[in-house]
Amino acid sequence: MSYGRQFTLFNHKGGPNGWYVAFIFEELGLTYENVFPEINMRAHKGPEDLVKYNPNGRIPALIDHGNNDFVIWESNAIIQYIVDKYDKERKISFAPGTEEYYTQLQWLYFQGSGQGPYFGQLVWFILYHPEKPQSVLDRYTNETKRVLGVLEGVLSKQEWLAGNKLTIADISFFTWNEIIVASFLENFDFENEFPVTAKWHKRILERPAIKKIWDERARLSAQK
Ligand SMILES: N[C@@H](CCC(=O)N[C@@H](CS)C(=O)NCC(=O)O)C(=O)O
Repeated sequence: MSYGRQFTLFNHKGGPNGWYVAFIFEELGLTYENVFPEINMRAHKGPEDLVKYNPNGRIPALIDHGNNDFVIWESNAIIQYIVDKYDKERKISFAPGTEEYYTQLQWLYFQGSGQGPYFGQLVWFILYHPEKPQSVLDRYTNETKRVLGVLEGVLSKQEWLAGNKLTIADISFFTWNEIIVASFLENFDFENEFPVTAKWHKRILERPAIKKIWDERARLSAQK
């Protein structure tokens, strides 16, 4: 694995979480190889080779060949590791110990506990769950919109989530927002319902590094 690149990233062509790790690599000009283990979403079980690196059997997981093959998993722990170690110019992060660093961390926790699980469960019930209980669909739809409302309230007062620049905190929300807004909310008009969040989302997508990786995901997930 790695083919001369610094990192091996266990990723999923269609899933959201691995791609925002790829965004960070692209933003920082770091080299990596994507590996796509066969993940069976319905069985909810990772393949053996993935479990070797991530006991939770999910993607993303990362190997840093430039650091003695150090292994780390959980998307937000991964991106925190990458910027703490390799974003020395603080292009998309704040330095450990600063107040902005903790604000950045706060948003990463909120992404991992507030956005990811609720958006993920909404997709699970729409795509994979055999029954479609309306009360459950309502619960996750309402929570998804509530989370978007939290972002809307904060972004109405500031341009970025942490400090005065785009950071990993903003980037961490992008993939789930894009997937949910594009396909999983009925009769939903992002620009109308959450105008400030929609503009922030667009500003992130307009960054060349993000656009490049997002296009690559579209190309790969369209392959059979
Ligand atoms: N909290 C985890 C979530 C990881 C996760 O759920 N990954 C999905 C793909 S984006 C997965 O591996 N799913 C496989 C399964 O559900 O069996 C993280 O952020 O890394």
